[in-house]
Amino acid sequence: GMLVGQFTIGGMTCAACVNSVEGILRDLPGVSRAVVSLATSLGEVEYDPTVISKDDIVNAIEDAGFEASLVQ
Ligand code: 9UX
Repeated sequence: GMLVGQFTIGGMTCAACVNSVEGILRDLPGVSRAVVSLATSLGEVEYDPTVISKDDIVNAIEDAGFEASLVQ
């Protein structure tokens, strides 16, 4: 089934950054839902662990020029 991962995302300084990160996450294979908050620097991602890993998600955020780490 689907899992939910929480990530801290650094380097977002405006609302367009949030839209950019959400778009990157939603375009990833295996990701069904992504919500990112500028105020808390947190992202919540629903994903299929048979398609994509938490580390893959972290790497995709970092490839876009932001810092990312797993909350748990
Ligand atoms: Mo806003 Mo973010 O002007 O990468 S889009 S700082």
